[in-house]
Amino acid sequence: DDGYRLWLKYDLIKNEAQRKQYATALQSIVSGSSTPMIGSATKELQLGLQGLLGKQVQVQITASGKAGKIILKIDPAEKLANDEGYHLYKANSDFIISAKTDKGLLYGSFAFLRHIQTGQSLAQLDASSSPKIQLRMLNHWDNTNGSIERGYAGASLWKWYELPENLDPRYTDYARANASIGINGTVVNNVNASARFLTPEYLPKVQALAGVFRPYGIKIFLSINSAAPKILGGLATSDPLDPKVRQWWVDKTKEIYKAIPDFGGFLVKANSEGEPGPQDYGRSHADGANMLAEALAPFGGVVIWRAFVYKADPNGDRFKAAYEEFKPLDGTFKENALIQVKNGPIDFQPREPFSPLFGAMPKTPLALEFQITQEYLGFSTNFVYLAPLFKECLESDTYVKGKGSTVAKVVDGTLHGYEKTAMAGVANTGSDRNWTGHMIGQANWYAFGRLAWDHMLTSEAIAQEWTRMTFTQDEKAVAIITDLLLNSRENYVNFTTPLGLHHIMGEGLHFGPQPWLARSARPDWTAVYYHRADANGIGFDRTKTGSNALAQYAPEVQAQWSDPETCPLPYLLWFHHVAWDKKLSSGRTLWDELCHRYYEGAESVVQMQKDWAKVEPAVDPELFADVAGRLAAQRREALWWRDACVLYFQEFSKMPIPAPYQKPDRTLEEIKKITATYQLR
Ligand code: BDP
Repeated sequence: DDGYRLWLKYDLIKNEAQRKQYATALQSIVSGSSTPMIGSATKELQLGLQGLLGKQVQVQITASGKAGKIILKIDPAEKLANDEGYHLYKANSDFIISAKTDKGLLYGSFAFLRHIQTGQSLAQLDASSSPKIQLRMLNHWDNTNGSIERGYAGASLWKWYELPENLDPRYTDYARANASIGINGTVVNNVNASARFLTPEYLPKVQALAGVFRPYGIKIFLSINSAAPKILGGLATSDPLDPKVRQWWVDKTKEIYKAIPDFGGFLVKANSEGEPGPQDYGRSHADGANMLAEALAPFGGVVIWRAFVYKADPNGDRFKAAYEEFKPLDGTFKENALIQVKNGPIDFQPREPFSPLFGAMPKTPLALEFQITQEYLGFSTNFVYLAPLFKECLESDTYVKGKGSTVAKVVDGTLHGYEKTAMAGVANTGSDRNWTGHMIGQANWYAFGRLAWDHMLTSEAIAQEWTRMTFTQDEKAVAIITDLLLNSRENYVNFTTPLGLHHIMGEGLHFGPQPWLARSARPDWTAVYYHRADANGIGFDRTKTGSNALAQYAPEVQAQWSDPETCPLPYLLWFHHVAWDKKLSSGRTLWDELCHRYYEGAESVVQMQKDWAKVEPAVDPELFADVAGRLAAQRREALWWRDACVLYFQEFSKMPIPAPYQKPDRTLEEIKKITATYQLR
């Protein structure tokens, strides 16, 4: 098994009794009508059942014949929260997949298959589900030349030079995978956007992809370059208040919709990390977003404007930037504009507190952006299951409307009554045969989709479901792999950035350590800016005595984090500069606790290797070996992180490595050389 089939494996069910039961119960598929999405649904049911049961199940248009029919039924009277929901139930000896629309039937069909893939009984089948968030999107950071910004699984899936003429069958498999987890939108290009995507050269390519995705309920979106009117239109300016610029976008948008009538809209990174934007002309983010919103409105499109902005200010706190910039604009955006906010205030670190923007913009729909690709979580050598990170953010309580005002409720619109809702994940897919490089990356793509659909699902339930569909049905192995998945993120935090450390990775080397990094193009791209280690202690004081970033949160949240005595240890150094010899709630001093976490974190990888070895008999040999090999690489990297960090911070603490841990058998200078070698061109 090369991992290509993802969780849509459809291998013959090994348990013969169970397989026979399903096979007897499922005799035919009744499609009812024949829209493209129903076509996708029935094709998938046939493919899945053929594989799982080892028999052909015929599709017929109308219900007739013997019992055991799987009937797809559009039922506008179904009690479902929205058009994309589905209801699966048993009626006499038939099985009904019911929904208000053909799209609901598509999702229902995948859910029906999942039910069988995970070995559940059909006897009492009665399950309904509707997505809690409207736009469930992948953001691809893919470039015209086939490279992927922060992509660790090969080149882009999109073969731009072959498009639009040649449609790689992989595009369809991509769409199937996404539809199976409810993803209904995809931005195909990098937020650091080339204007070329808007040219007559590229639009037909995008149109061709849209054609493949459409029968799977997926809308296509583009990242745009704000300077396109100048770059492509030959205008003297790209000022969003200039009538010619506005007209240029109106015309361009029309041109896009002519080719792609169900085009989703634009994603915009503006005035951030060197990208152009409205501020180049003294205009605001709202001016820029509203201009595009106006152009998109007649077609039902949306503009998704990113809040990932920060200025190079040596005395400022990057933590505060997005809030300071966007909160004052609340209520000034057009109806079809959303603001897309990263989960944390800095940048996709292994652990961040939730962004204080959540809850702070009641009049502006906020979309939540996660990073599925593991830019700061070990690329594709590290076994890190991200659902716990996603859940931690979703379940965080903003308290803006009292207890229970979670980020999830902000994002799903229930807290402030947002008309539009969205969640985006920066994709981890690429041209590697198994799509994500590390097999566990597949779990992260899967978990993102499942949580965008229903953020109430638990990390554990998703882990079990995915493991059964991807690796094995063996109960013992499922339990071991689920445990491995659930602990993996905390292990990673421990050997890289424990106790609330953040952004101490290498320059251009986001999977390795460089806590000594003191000089870069900008102060807030260094490590010392964030950890602030000195002879007294370590950590970023974000209380009143420091940057006071904490003031951006509701008083209840502030109370949780503002006192170093009671601040939970995972967030301690996010908000406090703490003395090396300070006694923590764990009973250890800060220095000892830090060392403890680095050593235990690195050791946990050895335990992961041992646990993985136990599942060998239950997992395909090729997949088993690949994960085992990557775990060995992870062990090497964990030691690198551990040694780099304890030896470097020891220069400030001047304290010994506490027993029972052994001093690293290499020097800080040797470690610095390793990091430097990675940074050679
Ligand atoms: C940073 C990445 C950079 C992205 C940026 C973004 O290093 O490549 O362009 O995020 O989200 O974390 O725009």
